[in-house]
Amino acid sequence: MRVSVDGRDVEVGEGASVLDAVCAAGVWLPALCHDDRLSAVGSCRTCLVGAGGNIAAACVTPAGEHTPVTTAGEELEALRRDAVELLVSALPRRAVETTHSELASVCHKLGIGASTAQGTRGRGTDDSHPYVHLDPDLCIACGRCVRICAEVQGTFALTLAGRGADTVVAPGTGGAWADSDCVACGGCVDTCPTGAIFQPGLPPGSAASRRLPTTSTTTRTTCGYCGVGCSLDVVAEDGQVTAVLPDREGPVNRGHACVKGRFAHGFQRSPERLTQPLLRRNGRLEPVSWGDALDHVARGLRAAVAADGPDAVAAISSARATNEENYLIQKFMRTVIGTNNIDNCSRLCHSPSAAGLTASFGLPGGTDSFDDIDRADCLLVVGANPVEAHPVVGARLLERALRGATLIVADPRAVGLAGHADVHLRPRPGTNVALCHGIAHVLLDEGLIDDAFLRERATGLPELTALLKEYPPEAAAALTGVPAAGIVQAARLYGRARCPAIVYGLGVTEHLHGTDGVRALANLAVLRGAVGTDRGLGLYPLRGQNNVQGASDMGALPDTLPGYHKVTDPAARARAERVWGAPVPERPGMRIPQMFAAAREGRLRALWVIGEDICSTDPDSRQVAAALDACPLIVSQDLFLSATASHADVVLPAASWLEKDGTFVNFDRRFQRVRPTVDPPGQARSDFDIVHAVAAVLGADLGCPTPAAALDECARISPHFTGLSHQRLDHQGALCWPCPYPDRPGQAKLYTDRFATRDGRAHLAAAPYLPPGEQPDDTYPLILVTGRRLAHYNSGSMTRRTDNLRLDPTDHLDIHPDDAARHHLRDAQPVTVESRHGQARLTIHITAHTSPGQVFCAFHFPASGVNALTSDHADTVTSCPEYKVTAVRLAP
Ligand SMILES: Nc1nc2c(c(=O)[nH]1)N[C@H]1C(S)=C(S)[C@@H](COP(=O)(O)OP(=O)(O)OC[C@H]3O[C@@H](n4cnc5c(=O)[nH]c(N)nc54)[C@H](O)[C@@H]3O)O[C@H]1N2
Ligand SMILES: Nc1nc2c(c(=O)[nH]1)N[C@H]1C(S)=C(S)[C@@H](COP(=O)(O)OP(=O)(O)OC[C@H]3O[C@@H](n4cnc5c(=O)[nH]c(N)nc54)[C@H](O)[C@@H]3O)O[C@H]1N2
Ligand SMILES: [Mo]
Repeated sequence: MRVSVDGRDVEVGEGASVLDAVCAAGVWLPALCHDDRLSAVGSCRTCLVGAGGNIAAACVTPAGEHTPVTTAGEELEALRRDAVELLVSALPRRAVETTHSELASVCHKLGIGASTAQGTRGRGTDDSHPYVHLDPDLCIACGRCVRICAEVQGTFALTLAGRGADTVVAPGTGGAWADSDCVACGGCVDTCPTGAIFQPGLPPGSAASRRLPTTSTTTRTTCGYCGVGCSLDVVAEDGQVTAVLPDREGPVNRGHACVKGRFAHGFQRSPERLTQPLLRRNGRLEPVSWGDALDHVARGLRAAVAADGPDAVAAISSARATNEENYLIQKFMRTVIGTNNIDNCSRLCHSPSAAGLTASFGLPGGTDSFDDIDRADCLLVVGANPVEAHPVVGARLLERALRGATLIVADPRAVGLAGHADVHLRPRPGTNVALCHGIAHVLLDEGLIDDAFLRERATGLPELTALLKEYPPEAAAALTGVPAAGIVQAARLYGRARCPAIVYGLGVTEHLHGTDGVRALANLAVLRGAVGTDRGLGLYPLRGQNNVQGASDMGALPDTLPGYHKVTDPAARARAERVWGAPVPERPGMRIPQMFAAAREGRLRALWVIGEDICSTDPDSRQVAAALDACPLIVSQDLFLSATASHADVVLPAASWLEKDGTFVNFDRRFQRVRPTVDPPGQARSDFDIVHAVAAVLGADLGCPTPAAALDECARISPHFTGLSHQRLDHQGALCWPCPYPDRPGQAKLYTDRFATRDGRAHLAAAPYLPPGEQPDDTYPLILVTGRRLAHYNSGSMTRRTDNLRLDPTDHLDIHPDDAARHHLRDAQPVTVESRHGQARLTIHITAHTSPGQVFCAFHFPASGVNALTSDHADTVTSCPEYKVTAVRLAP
């Protein structure tokens, strides 16, 4: 549509406001209650213009073809100035004088001096929260914070309280900010135009205005916590990170972030960071030079190989580390040591996704771009708690649901999304396969399937149809504990949607039959023709670690080379051998649990653990500790002296994501750049440099001297990555793999022509439901589910060393009120939990969010010993531990 602004025609889209037209015309207006991301309210009345003969607030006036807009003219300018002056007059001088806010800059532009600000409200500052502070005297009640909290974050923690000129923002719960529902996403800080809501470490108002101190530097990088892949701007001053701000152009986060990425950077400067190598001498870890540490590692590796051959050495690579680091360590293991004994924590996490998605569709990643989620009209969220574990994704899903998409949540617990769901199914842990089959049965029964798609693009329908006969809703209900009506309702919502999406997490994968769970979910998308078409968005596995997708993509796996080419495939080996100039061993290596078993049996003589706290986070910790005790050389490479590092013979101090150069791949297969923002502390070095250094003491040269060179080399090994380079990413921001061509974008949505299976078709799976490995009995009557909480991250090594510890200081055991009553338990009471494998100490938290008969805890405080409880049961296909089902009892 063409709109005339001050006599000039501009082109704007349908539904545009007059403010959009004015901006398109390149005219500036004050618009203090406006943020592009939010609904317009027209409350500050500073963007006054003439429209069709009337004076109107531009932000809430629809642009019209026949409504000419005027912005210029003394009268309009005076009106706008008066509106701003009126707001400013109630504020203290500092609102104009000392803040770096949007308001201060508006005043500057309009020539409004600090003398206009004559307010003396003196309400005092609320600094109860570690990250978000409120100076109510600076509030102009524009409501941007309230709207961003509701519309972008979906938390509804804020409100405007008071009347008339005394209206200010306040936590909806009343009282202090720290006691409110605030999840510290930082959205309010980023939109507040006056600095009333601000964060310590930055001048008030500067987060929103991006008028940062001139003494600071800003570096764009990718978050190093979870797999969402938020693009961040890290602000540093004097070599210290002072703030992290979300990148407004971030392809996944679009200017949003969460309490970890946005605020939990304090670990970087923790006095407990490892700053020099440590070597065990006379039973104690002592500081040594890099030279001595590396010599010891080299001697241990040589001794292991001399005693039992290359397969006596194994490495666990880090999904926290970059692609280039993962690439280098797998190359080291394969070409310098001569073994495929390399694995990463995908084993503990989404290895069933990789296996299941490959079997169903051909590639081990999510099928669609998360950007497309805005098209989804039905979200099926299974065994994932994105509100806490992938908060930026959680917020976007919630936003979709609030805008009308139907939401089906399948989780035994009342997780954050469940409160907004059309249907919340609460299956007994470990029964997803039966639940999915029940839903699939209804899809078939009610004809909610895509016959043409099934005929032309899928195989396996007859076998699945035969199997599904055994899963009518009533039978599925008996197996899962979900009422049959819920199963039918979920099937109808998913089955009738125009563009459904499946989002899932560890509640699907970390089970005895996790791969079957993934395949049973994939069946639903195939039955509906909702994958590889524009009639659906397939499956989004919410990959966990910042670079767990990438660690696997780079070949830090025992059976695949970079790009998932099988080590058993002679052609794949030959291609890698040509690039590496060294032979590649043909026999698949050991998976993580096999490494531990081999160590206990004396077959593994050296284990190099990079960025994983196996003593805390792998299951059945007693068995892990026994493995470490039995293995002659344990090298732990970490930021901190983790439980694993304390068990090690050599500890190597590593740089964190804030200190290094490379790339990560997020959950929707997106390569993004990671850039150093500050120097590592002391003698800590990047994992990249350390792997090179170890190779060098063994007399080997791994080539690729820089991370950029490593990605270039990897691009020559697998066609999936041929089109990728640091240079291109620097230029274009982010690229999804497969990316075979340097001059074409990567494939964000997969399988639009054909599936990547051998026959080009999607494969339905007819795997029956099988019960979980652990079962409750009279002695261990409760089912323990383990998972995540918002403020802490995995072993907690980083988040416990930030102010997140103030937000969440201990490990809790969530228990249903009925079970608590039966056990005579009070809230906050310490309790000992016992399983068939070990025991843990936790603090009782009574909540109906947990189902009766089940208890829930996280594993963010290793001292509690949660993984002493979990068993060595694991997914039968991939060895992913059954973390989600452990039979326990509460000791009196
Ligand atoms: N704050 C925070 N964020 C994180 C992490 C963290 O530690 N803290 N870790 C990161 C990592 S490594 C990962 S892998 C991801 C994990 O992210 P998620 O997969 O979302 O995390 P979990 O909390 O482990 O498990 C998800 C849900 O599965 C449910 N569940 C358990 N069993 C079943 C079942 O049988 N069926 C169904 N339908 N549901 C079940 C649990 O109740 C739980 O709510 O999070 C990443 N993000
Ligand atoms: N009970 C239970 N246990 C679980 C799970 C569960 O749901 N329940 N989930 C499992 C899952 S999904 C996962 S992914 C694992 C995660 O388990 P881990 O990978 O062990 O956990 P993290 O705390 O993410 O990181 C491990 C270590 O890496 C270090 N680190 C961070 N960045 C770097 C780096 O750049 N370089 C190096 N060298 N070190 C670095 C950290 O300080 C930390 O000590 O936990 C698993 N354990
Ligand atoms: Mo994970």
